[in-house]
Amino acid sequence: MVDKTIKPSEITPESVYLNRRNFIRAGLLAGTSLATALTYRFFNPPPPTEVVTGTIENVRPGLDAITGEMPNTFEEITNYNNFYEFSTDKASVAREARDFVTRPWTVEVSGLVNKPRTFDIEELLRFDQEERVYRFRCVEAWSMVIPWIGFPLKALLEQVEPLSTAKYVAFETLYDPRQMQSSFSAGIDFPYVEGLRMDEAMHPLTILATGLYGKQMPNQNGAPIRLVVPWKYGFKSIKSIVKIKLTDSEPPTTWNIAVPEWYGFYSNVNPDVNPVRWSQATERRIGEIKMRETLLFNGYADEVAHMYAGMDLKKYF
Ligand SMILES: Nc1nc2c(c(=O)[nH]1)N[C@H]1C(S)=C(S)[C@@H](COP(=O)(O)O)O[C@H]1N2
Ligand SMILES: [Mo]
Repeated sequence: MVDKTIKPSEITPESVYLNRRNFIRAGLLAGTSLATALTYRFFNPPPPTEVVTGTIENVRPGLDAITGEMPNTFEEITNYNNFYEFSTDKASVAREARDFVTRPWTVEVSGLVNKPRTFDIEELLRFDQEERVYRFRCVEAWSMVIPWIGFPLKALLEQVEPLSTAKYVAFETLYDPRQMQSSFSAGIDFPYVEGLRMDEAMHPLTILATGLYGKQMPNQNGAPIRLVVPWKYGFKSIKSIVKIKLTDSEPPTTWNIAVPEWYGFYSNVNPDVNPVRWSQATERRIGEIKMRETLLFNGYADEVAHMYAGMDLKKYF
């Protein structure tokens, strides 16, 4: 994405940590060359990568006008990405993920369920697909509005019949070292893992997204199927899922493993909770210059706040 209005400091805050780890790992030289590379990339952004992907038929409008805000362009959504398996540089993910092989693809659903089952992607694409236009807020303090296509995670979970002992849902991304960079280069552990509490997973706003803008999911956005939880920071919305497991204890999550004092399990969007050393009070919508006020639960408080009633949001961040 060609955007010279963002300061380098706003581009990759998550890699501030990465920087730190690289310093420890490879010494000052590695850190300096990373900074040089990031500076170079800032002044010489690569041209946007064209996306070639099929269309999705029979999408019905779902929970319509959920934002009433103007969606970001397809080019913005597909050329400014976080997908560390391919690149830690948001403008390069599209190019690095261009040849990502997503067929055949299966998602194994297991754990505390009556009917464990492996779904192939063709079956998942046969779930009733709807459009969901959601705000999307990254913890790096940028946001977008994205017209996703997908179906409620609840619809999938109901097919496997969760046991009453299931309290959490754990998710795992594919890790294929032949197609993806090493955990060492990315600075975080792979496979990327995430999790939700059962009520969050069953919430009607929580979807498994199979596409956007009427097209099948572009590789860089998490093809062929990814989670979208619009009231939480973007890193909860795990991409390219291959495993879903219902558990009775809180599953480990990638950014919490990496920097536990910054990234909690809940990670609900909250302008007043700033565990990370930059403020969450404001955000920049990609394509805009002026900062916006961050909305509690990313503007979905009416729908989701009840799930956290009585919880200390500063403690359970
Ligand atoms: N497997 C995996 N999922 C991931 C990430 C990642 O690096 N790997 N990045 C997360 C972060 S930090 C964000 S902001 C969103 C970005 O989604 P987008 O590129 O579709 O906007 O994906 C999330 N899901
Ligand atoms: Mo993010």
